[in-house]
Amino acid sequence: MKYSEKIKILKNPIAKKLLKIVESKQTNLCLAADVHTSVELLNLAETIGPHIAVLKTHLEITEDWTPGLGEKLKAIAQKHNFLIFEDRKLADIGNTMIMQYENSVFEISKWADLINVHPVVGLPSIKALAERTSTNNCGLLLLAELSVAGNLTDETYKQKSTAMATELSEYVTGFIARGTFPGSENFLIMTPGVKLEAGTDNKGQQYLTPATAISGGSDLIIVGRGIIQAADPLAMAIEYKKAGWQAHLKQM
Ligand code: BMP
Repeated sequence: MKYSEKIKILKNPIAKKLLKIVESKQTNLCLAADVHTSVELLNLAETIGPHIAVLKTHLEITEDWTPGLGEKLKAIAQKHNFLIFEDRKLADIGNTMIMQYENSVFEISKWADLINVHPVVGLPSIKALAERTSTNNCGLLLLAELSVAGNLTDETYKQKSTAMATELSEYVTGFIARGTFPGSENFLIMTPGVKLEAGTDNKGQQYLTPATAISGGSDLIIVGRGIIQAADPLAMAIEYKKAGWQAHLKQM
C-alpha cells in the first residue's frame, strides 16, 4: 500500500504526521542513534537528519546527558523534519511509567514524539500512560514482537497486543514488530533488527534485510550499527534510505 493510502486509514495523529514525513522526504528510515556521548548524538542528528524520518534514542546510554539535551535534539528534528522516538521500553505500573515519562532528569515528556511500552503490563496501565503522553502529542508504540532469538512474543501475544491497540487506537501510533500480523493493518509497523545483509550479531539480535522487512509489511526500518559503525555513517545512511525506499516502491 502506498504511504498516502495508509495515511487515510490511520487514526492516530502522530502516525499520520510520521507518514507525511516519510512521503515528503522519501525515506522510511529510522536511525537507532546508539552512541555514548551527547556530541555524537547531536552530530548524528545534524548530519543524518535530512535522510531519516525518525531518530531513535536510548537516553540512558548517553554518558553525559544534561537537562536541555532533549530540547537541542528537538530543535534539530524540527530543522530537518524528523520525529524523535525514545526507545525507553516502559514496562511497569501506570503510576511508575508516568513518573518515568514526566519526572526524570531526562525530561522525556519535553521532547519525545514517540515512546514505546511493553504490552505485558496490560491495558489499564498503558491507558493511564497514554492519557499523559497524548497531552504532549507523543504517540505510543507497543512492542508486539521483538527481533531477538528466543523472545516470548508469540502469536497469542501479538493478537493480545492488537486487541489492546484497537481499544487505545487514538493513542497508539503503531507496533514494534518484524512485519504485519492479523489486526496490525490499521497501525504503523516499525522494524528493528535490519541490516543490508541478513544474519545475527551473536548476542541474540537477528537481522532482516530492508527488502525482507518492507515486503513483510514493515512501514519503517530501524537501523543502528549498520549505519553508525560504518566508516562513513552518512553515506551508509543514504544507502539504507535508498534500499528502504526501493523496497517500498517494489510493493506497488
Ligand atoms: P542494531 O541495528 O544496531 O542491531 O540496533 C537495533 C536497535 O533497535 C537497538 O537500539 C535496539 O535496542 C532496538 N531494538 C531491537 O533491536 N529489537 C527489538 O526487538 C526492539 C528494539 O527496540
